[in-house]
Amino acid sequence: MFTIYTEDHRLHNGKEEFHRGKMEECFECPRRAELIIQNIRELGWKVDEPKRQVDLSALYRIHQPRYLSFLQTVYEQWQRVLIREEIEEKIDAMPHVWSCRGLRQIEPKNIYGKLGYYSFDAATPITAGTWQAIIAAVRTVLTAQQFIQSGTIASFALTRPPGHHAGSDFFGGYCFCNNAAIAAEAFLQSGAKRVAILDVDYHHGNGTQQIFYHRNDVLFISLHGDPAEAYPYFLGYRDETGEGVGKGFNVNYPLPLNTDWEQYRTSLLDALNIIETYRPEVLVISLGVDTYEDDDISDFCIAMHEFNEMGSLLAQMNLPTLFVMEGGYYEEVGTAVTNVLTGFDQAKHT
Ligand code: SP5
Ligand code: ZN
Repeated sequence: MFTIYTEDHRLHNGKEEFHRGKMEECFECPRRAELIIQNIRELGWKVDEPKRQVDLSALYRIHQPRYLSFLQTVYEQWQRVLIREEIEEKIDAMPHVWSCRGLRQIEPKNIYGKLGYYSFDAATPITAGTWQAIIAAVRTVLTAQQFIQSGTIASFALTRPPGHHAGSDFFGGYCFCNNAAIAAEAFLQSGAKRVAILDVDYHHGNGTQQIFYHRNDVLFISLHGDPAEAYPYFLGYRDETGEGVGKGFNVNYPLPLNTDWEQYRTSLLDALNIIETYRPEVLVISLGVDTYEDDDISDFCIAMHEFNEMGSLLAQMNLPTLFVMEGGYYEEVGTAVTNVLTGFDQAKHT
C-alpha cells in the first residue's frame, strides 16, 4: 500500500505523561512510527514524502484559528515562563488544571490557564518541535488525500502525532490536530458530497465526533471501549447520534472490556452496513491498532492475524480508502498495521 511518511514526526518527542498517579514515560513516542515504517519498508511498499506546497485550508476549516495560534506559540510562551522562573531543565508544556461544570469557559491570559482551557488531559505534553510535527502530520494526511483524489484506490498516511482525540479547539489523548477530519474536509472541498470516517482505534474518537456532530456531509462511526470503563470516558455512548441536520450521522459502538475479534467483527459488519447505506464517495479509516490483545494501555483481545481480516472486510466496501494512523502502543505495532493493509490489498486483488 502506497504510504506517505516523513521523519519530521520525531520533532514531537514528549518525555512523560501523567499515568496512574505519577509521571511515566510517554506511550506515544517517535519509536512507534519508526517501527511501522520499518515494517512497510521490509514489504517493499512505495513510500513518498508529504508535499511541501500542499493546501492547508482544510486545517483552518476544522480547527479554530485561535486554537491553532495557541498551538503554534504555546511552547515559546512556556519557555519564557521557565526562563523567568530560572528553571534550566527542558520541561515539556503540560496542563494541570481544567474548567468543569459550574466554572467559566473564558480563555485565561496565563499559560497554565491556557493549557487547561485548550485540553482535556495531562497525557499530551508539548515539546519544542511539536508544532512542526503537527504540521508535518497534516501535510502527510493531505498528500495521501490528494493521491486518492486523483485516482489512487487506497493510501496510508503514517501520521504522528495521531489526531482522533483532537476537537475543533482542544487537544488531548496524544492528539493536537485531527488528521482524519482534515482529510475528510479536504475531500469535501474538492467536490465530494458525502464522506464516511470509520474509527477502529480502541479509544473513542471524541475529537472527530465533536467536529462533525452537527453535520450530515460526514458520517462518523466509532468502535471503542465503553466510555463507562475506558478512556476518554466522557463521550462515546450509543445514544450520541448527532444533532440538528447531523442527527443520525454519528454512530457509536461502545464495546465491553476484553472484546475479542468475533464480537468486534459483529459490530464492524453492522458499521459497514450503515456506511453502505450512506453511499459515501470515500472512506477514511482512523487506523488505531491498540485493539491488539497485548497493547499496553487498552483492553480488547484482537489477535495479530485477525487484523488481516479487518483489512479484507474494509476492502469489501469497494470505496477509495484513506488510512490514517492513530494509536497502537507495543513492539509489534508495525505488524498489526501492515496486517490490516495487506488484508485490504489482498482482498482488492481477488
Ligand atoms: C491516539 C490514542 O490512542 N490515544 C490514547 C490516549 C490514552 N491515554 C491514556 C491512557 C490511560 C490508560 N489507562 C490504563 C488502563 C490499562 N488497563
Ligand atoms: Zn487509541
